[in-house]
Amino acid sequence: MESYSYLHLGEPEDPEKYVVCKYRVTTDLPMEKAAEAIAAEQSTGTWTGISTLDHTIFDHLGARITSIEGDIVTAEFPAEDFSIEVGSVPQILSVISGNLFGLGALKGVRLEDVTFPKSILEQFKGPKFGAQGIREMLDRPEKPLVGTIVKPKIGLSPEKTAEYVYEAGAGGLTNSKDDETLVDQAFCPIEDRTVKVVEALDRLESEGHKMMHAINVSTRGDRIVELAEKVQGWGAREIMVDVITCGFGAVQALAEDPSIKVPIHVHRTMHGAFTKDPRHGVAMLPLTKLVRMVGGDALHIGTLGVGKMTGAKADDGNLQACLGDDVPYRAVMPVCSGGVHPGLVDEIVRRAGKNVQIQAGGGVAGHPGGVRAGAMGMSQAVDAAFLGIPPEEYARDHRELAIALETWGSR
Ligand code: CAP
Ligand code: MG
Repeated sequence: MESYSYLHLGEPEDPEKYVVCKYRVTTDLPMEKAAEAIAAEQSTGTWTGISTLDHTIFDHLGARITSIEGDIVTAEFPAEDFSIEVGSVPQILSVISGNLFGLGALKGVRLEDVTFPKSILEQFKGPKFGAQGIREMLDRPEKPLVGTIVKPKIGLSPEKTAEYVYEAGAGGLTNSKDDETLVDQAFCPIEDRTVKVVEALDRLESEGHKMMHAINVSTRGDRIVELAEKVQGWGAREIMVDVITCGFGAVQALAEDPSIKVPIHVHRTMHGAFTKDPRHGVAMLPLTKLVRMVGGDALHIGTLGVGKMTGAKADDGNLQACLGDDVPYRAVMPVCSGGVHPGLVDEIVRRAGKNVQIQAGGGVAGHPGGVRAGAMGMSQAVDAAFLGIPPEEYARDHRELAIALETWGSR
């Protein structure tokens, strides 16, 4: 049986014709062998030589291993390996992050990054609103957006949810959202919740404060656009989707459907199942790139190493992947969330910059003065960071921030 080499070490990468992936590989095999196993399994090969090769096609389709540096393997997949069906993330994912994770030859393998050629990027439309569109809707051109997640996660009635949103807005927050596990439970039906939350937002607007609340429409694939249309019809001005549990296709369906005219806040619950292990799985970066491609308008990227969740560090590329101008799409609003409280805001802004949405659930609802005071504490912390004033100094004239700092400390 003929053997075929996927090794093209030292040959230049060609990001115009190939999808370029960086894998972190842990193996007892020589690295070349492990890299070839990945290239073969994910493109034209299998575990043994085979008799069914059609060289006129086959020779163009093999993945190329162009570099091995330490434990990082660069593999290029020819653009022809990908479906001619426009914008097919499932097929892309099964090439760049499919069977390889189960290969016995590898102790661990992690997809760290992916770069797509123009021919594939052009198949996607990106966000309809993005960071800029959300800022315009809120009349907030420069300051970081400041939000909350209604807490408790589950267990509030529609009335109580709306009351929370009103109090949060009265305390100065620009954004709020349903939590990822709340969609349409009997204790808080989505129609009633949406209608009451919209009333609260309208009341805030009539009092001179603009605020958005993302209603979670995460549901089965065949119903998600219909549910989003309903929620929009009940007055919602932003929706939320859990991208991992619903799939990239769900975000894409919502973003590309002409009837959906509101921004999409993208949550990433369950990502920790494959992003957390530094030696195995998929890093957040490729997922962030895909969310931007399929049209998410705002996306959780973690708290850059300061909050309750493990994950994003300041230099993990996710901010750049949301905001950078190296792709032909609007920027995505990066959302820093997870264990945030006013004492962390200064450091988050230092790491993330000002084009960011910072949000706190416990860090608002847990304030000793209640939700409005908690919202004021967060807003004051964001104002201080925006103005470049240390939070302790700003807290001298801002009581709610002072109480938050006493309660939770600062970094
Ligand atoms: C934050 C949050 C978010 C996490 C997700 C939560 O609440 O609502 O889901 O931020 O984090 O339930 O934990 P708190 P990540 O502000 O009360 O922590 O995107 O990093 O997975
Ligand atoms: Mg949550």
